[in-house]
Amino acid sequence: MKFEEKKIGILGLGKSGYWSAKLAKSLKNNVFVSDSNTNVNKIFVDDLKMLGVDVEIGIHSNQILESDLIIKSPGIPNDSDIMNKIISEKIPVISEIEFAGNHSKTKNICITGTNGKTTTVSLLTEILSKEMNVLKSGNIGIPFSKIVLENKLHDKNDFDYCILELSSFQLEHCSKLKKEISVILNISVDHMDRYQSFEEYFETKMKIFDNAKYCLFNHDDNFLNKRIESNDNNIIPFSIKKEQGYYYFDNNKIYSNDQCMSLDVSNISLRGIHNISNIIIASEIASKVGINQESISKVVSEFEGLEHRFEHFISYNGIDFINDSKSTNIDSVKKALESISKKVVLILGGIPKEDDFSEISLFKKNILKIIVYGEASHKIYNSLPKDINVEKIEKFENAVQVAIESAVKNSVVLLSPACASFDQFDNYRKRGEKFKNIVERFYA
Ligand code: UMA
Repeated sequence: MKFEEKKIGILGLGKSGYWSAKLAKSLKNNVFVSDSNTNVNKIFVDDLKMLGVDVEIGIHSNQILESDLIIKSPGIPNDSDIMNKIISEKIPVISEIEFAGNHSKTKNICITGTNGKTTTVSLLTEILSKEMNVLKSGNIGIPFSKIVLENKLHDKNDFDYCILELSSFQLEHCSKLKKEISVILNISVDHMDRYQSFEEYFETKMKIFDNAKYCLFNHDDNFLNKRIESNDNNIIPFSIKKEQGYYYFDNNKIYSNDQCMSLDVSNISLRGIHNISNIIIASEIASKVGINQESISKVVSEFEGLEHRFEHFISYNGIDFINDSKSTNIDSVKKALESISKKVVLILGGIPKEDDFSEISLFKKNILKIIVYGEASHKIYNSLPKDINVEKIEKFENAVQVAIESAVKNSVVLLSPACASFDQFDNYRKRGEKFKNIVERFYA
């Protein structure tokens, strides 16, 4: 479909809606934006109105049904009232990512997975940018439309790659985006408020392989390994084990098959077994696009890791404090616990996405105590066996306080909540910052 002089309707005026409206307008379309909330960013509204974009807020009227094409923001579910009307009117819908991709000539490297996307995209960007001109975008917080508009990827193209972090939401209505390399890092239960089944969530993630030259998947993930057939041509497994892929992990070191890379993981900041897998896939991709081993090793060694993701931020009195506030599902807590050999005081809680937390008891040998807080506290408490020391505390601040007091020398206090943060915080970042503040104040 050509995207000029069309009536383009944009659903949602968050970051994706704002930047796709600006991109659509710059391409000389007739643009209408609709957001059902009155509390939207005023700067977005004023700027778009100045550009001549028609904006409606607080309602989805039927005006959007006059569009030739609709660009849907990722946060809007497909079964909302307005989407039902759009579907019954048979108006074509695309995602913001697909719209932006249609106006970019840059090669895309696309990464999805339930956990680890942002770390992998950030590490890969660091590695590639030492020798190439690359951009990162997508779910990481930078809309692809912004990147396309600001870097004029549609008319001047001096970028080698755009590295896109894609959520399952962004993979919906996104069947034509061209990808040089696509990766699925892992899959576990998440976003079950949006999908009717885990199968539907998996099928949505699999869309990342559509129109991709090379598709890589994590062979160590039991579900992916069972469901994805690898072949020698373009569906390729990666693994931390020697049998699959070019890089592997053995005896605390990451090696390349030619032995040119031998990286002792005790000397790198990025901690945790899940991060070894993320380093291996970032290295596989970097090597595939021509970066040499020495350069890859150097960047991996220097990479500091990201805040709120298994972040070992301080130790006091022989107690290590790890802020893993971004861990919002059970699988990511399991990964954190697998990565710690010391005894752990674990803080869980927030808004639950799952009903059964009993899998955490697999780690009971290492657990000194679990503090459960917030909306999820009853659910978690009731699903954990009675032989684990679990205490229920409503307020996050008090939960952290008790966790610190329960820790002993040579143990770890781990905030890896397995739940969303919105019951007591605006987002996971605020929760992680609060955790760090409370710990620092306690020892001040
Ligand atoms: N809205 C409607 N009608 C509805 C529902 C919502 O108009 O029926 C409006 C809301 O009032 C709001 C707008 O839609 O103003 C929000 O759109 P959005 O939720 O898509 O938010 P954006 O600001 O566009 O951010 C999106 C991603 N958000 C989601 O997928 C929920 C951001 O990922 C992403 O960084 C950004 O695009 C840029 O690509 C965030 C996220 O939470 C970080 N992602 C999820 C995750 O990581 O688990 C998937």
